[in-house]
Amino acid sequence: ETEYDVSRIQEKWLPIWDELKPFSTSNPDDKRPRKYVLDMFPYPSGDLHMGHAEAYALGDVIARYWRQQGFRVLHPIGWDSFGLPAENAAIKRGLDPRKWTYENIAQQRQSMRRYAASFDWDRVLHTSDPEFYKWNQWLFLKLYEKGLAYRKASWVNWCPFDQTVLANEQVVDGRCERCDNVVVKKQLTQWYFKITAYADRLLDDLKQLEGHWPAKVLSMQRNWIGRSVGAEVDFEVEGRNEKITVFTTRPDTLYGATFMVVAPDSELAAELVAGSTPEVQQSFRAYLTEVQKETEIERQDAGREKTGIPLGRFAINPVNGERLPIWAADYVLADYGSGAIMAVPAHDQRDLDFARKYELPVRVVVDTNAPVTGAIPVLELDEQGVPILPDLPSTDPAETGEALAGDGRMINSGPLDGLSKSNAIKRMIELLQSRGAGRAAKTYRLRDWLISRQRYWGTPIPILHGAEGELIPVPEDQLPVTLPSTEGLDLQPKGASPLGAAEEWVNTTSPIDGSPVRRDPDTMDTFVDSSWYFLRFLSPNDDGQAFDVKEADKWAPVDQYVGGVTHAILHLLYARFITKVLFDLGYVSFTEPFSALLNQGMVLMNGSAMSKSRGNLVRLSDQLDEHGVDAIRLTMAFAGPPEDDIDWADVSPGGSAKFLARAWRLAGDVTSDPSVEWKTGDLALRRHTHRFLADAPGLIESFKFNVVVARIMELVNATRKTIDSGRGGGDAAVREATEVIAIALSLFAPYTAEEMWEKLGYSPTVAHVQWRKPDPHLLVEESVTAILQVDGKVRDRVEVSPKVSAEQLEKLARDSAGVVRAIGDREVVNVIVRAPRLVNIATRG
Ligand code: ANZ
Repeated sequence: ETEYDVSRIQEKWLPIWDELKPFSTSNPDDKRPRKYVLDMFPYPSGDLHMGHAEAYALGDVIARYWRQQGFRVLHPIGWDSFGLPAENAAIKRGLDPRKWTYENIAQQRQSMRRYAASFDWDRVLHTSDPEFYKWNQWLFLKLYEKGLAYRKASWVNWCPFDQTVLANEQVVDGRCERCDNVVVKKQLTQWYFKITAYADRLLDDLKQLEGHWPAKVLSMQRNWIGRSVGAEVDFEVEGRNEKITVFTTRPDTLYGATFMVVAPDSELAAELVAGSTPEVQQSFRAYLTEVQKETEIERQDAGREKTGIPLGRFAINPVNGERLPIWAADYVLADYGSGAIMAVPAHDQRDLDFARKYELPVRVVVDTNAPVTGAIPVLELDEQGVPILPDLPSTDPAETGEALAGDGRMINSGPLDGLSKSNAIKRMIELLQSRGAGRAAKTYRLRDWLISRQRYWGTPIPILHGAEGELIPVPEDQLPVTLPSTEGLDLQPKGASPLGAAEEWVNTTSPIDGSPVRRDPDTMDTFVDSSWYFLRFLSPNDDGQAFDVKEADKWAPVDQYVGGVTHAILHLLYARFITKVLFDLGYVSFTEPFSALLNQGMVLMNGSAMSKSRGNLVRLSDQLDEHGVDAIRLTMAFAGPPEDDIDWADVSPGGSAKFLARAWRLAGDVTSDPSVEWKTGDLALRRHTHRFLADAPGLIESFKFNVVVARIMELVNATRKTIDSGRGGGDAAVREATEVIAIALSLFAPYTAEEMWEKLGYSPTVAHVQWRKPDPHLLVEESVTAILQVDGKVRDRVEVSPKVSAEQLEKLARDSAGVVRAIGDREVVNVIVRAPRLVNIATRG
């Protein structure tokens, strides 16, 4: 054929690959070293889109690359098929979420097959299969046994549109991550996973990932966990038996505390106000109603005007016995630290703003003008010998409105006076400890993971509720607790799980004594599914255990994880947490699930995210129909560094297709046999080919896929040039180069590469061909010809390295017989060296 016919090539190879199963990992005798390359698995909401096409193209380069390097590569795929998007879409269309979900999976699977991602199709999993979610339930029970899954009543994030609770991680800028509606607070009893028990390890183990995960993701995780180091201080309260404990990062400023603040929506505030006058109680109730209308974001906004009211109660400062009025104010949050603070307005901006508004005292206890280290400045003296103080602008925070947050020397602080901030912190903690009024403490921004959802399409929580409210875990041998059919159930969100209305399902008997019990009607957050799915791929059909521990030892952790940066916190944090839990339980021997992470950018159109409503949606299927799979895959890799966004308006899939046709034509033009001797071929082209063989692996391993594609393009051009130069398609170097092009292209454009490989006289599949070792002799630098002149006349030529130094070149010139002869007995007056091309020697005499 003379035409590069994309659809013919695609149709031709798909059934052959189905037959060959080139990416199966099931051979137990395969002793090659292993690599686990994992692409984040998709939600089955609709067909694959451009974002998937990018992610799977890039992940596939890596998987195919490691195979070429002699590794046995596990590259599995599955579907994250439970969850809200599927359920909402199913409700809208009046369908069972199952039907909708599995139809989409079938469609996506077809699309992935055509997209020729090198997945092992024998290991597919769907999280909505009972065979999978049974092990979610098992995992839940393991956490429950360890006290890491527990129920508590608290204020939770509630999405009024989706009618379900959300984890903190699913609230983005105060809005529901899924539907963008403003999230409100609601008091509910819910299931939690105690991720906070792992806060330190989740933070400290990030060190292991440095250099292997994007720095941005590491810092996002650090900030999310948000460890603060400081102290707890206990304050007596007049008329109350128990003390109030506050968390502070600045115990050094305790002498500067002038009032206390509690979160208005905390239990402590309610209790304190109950002991106050009826007037205070009344105004507090009115105030609380106002505060509850504010969003979390508003309350944390430092620039926003703060509000508060005094509670008519007083606390006693443990170091100086001062009486501090207790206020309730919106800027103190109920669920951070202890929900109560000591206010030090001189040194904390929020406290200062508040103190100035309500005319509360401000007392400076750190002289931030005093040098902390180095010499104390020598001041001039007046006639009486008294130092003249320089006329500094006022730094009194009460006047300027600027809190003094910096370091300095302690003042007005009794035994701390004169100390620097860090020493004062240490000293104060010792002091508090000796009086039993405080201690060193840490606090975290991280909250426990709220995992119950009031929705149908998820994993049922394997807990039974007894008549007395006791919690009975479903025995392991009775798992899975399968979802009942949707027959007769109303899935419309209404605040309580639809499963509660499935009477036959919900009412069952206790495994302990046969008494009537009710099943927990909630389902698990789908992030539970994805927190460990990478382990299920190791033995996806095992019905006796969640995953095969021996297989996990061999394959895991994942060597290379590929996916969007949108999962920088949620999924990656949960997977890290569950991995550590499984480590503690003895199921895995590693503590981090993903040794390396690549975050691909997004595919945009005209600078913005694609969406139907914006009218800038590019349909993947249209692109594939128009340009072919290989051209789209190549375009994704060629567009730029993988972390960068791709603007589809700026790339040229048509250009990619043209290039692929050029490469493919080379294979048709090769006329030599596979047995031809390489060394007879064109040396310049051979050098080019081997330089490429030497450079490409390093480029791939540092994710410079676009550079590799550019280098393949150059090699294609060089090969064509050799053919056209008169050497023709019979030159051995042309065959060698074309074979290398096919091998390299198999990473990016598997159809074209396979077709070339066949034309070159080999049998499929090129995906199994190993990367070739460059010949070191062909890697030595080529030489350039330097011209040696005497008085402007060429007297000799020498072959030199392009990197030759001026000194070396001049020496070569002076040693040249032709030059020596031309100089004769004349005097050399000037030497001009233009390395590596020219030397000119001027003479006189
Ligand atoms: C006294 C103090 C003096 C403070 C000072 C700071 C500066 P991070 O770094 O975010 O952990 N705080 C504690 N609990 C709070 C809550 N529930 N809501 C609002 N603010 C709270 O900040 C810790 C500091 O934030 C704590 O240290 C406390 O104010 C405040 F010169 O205590 B500090």
